[in-house]
Amino acid sequence: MIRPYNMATGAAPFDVLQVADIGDVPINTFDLKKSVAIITEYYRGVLAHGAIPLTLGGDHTLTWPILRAVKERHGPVALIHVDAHSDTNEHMFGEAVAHGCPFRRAWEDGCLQNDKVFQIGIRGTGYSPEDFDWGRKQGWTCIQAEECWWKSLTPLMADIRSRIGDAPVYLTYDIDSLDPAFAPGTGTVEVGGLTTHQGLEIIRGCAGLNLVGCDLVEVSPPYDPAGNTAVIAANFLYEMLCALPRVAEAAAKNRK
Ligand SMILES: [Mn+2]
Repeated sequence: MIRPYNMATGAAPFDVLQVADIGDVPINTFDLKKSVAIITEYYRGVLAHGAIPLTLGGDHTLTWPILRAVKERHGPVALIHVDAHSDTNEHMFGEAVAHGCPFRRAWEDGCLQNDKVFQIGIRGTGYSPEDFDWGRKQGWTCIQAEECWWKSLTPLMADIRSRIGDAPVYLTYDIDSLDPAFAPGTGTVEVGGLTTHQGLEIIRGCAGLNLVGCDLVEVSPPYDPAGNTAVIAANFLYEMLCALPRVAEAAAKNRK
């Protein structure tokens, strides 16, 4: 059988891991708050098998219930959060459960190692300076999009890896971190975003970390009639698979 092989990194995930598509995560279509509880319960079950969940979404709210289940299994985690938005709002339209709030909720639940939280690509029109600074006040590192322009992000990732060490890490990748020139198929596009090359540098730069889960969220295929956004998302999820500990370890050995 011919299995996919990552030409750039030497990773061959299907040679090293058992990989399964376990289908859709159950939700309550009519109640986001109930969905959060259902999602946490579901990931408890997934994690009980010793699996590393890679999730495609969908509303970024889902990272909060996943992080709750991850905390029960691994304790508080380091977080690499790639996004145009900080998603640390206390409320949206008075609601605590919304796609602009998941990292505030995760912080409240003690899911995060605050000195090991990295937000990359943050930009756009916020409602207050608080949008960027709230996380910094908690000890998080917020790398705004402008700091990423015209640069390779490989050195940044080397720095992040050294600061995270062997702590368990969760990678959450909002597709709107990318410039809409690449990925228009999302609900909250922001100009001045990352390139797909930088996205690859970030994800490949996670190789060597103790990744315990990843997600790729906020993809909305109907907003991109050409379909490229979904293709990028699928490729990025594959790259995450290639960066998982055992896969990256085997790839590093192969390169020697
Ligand atoms: Mn987001």
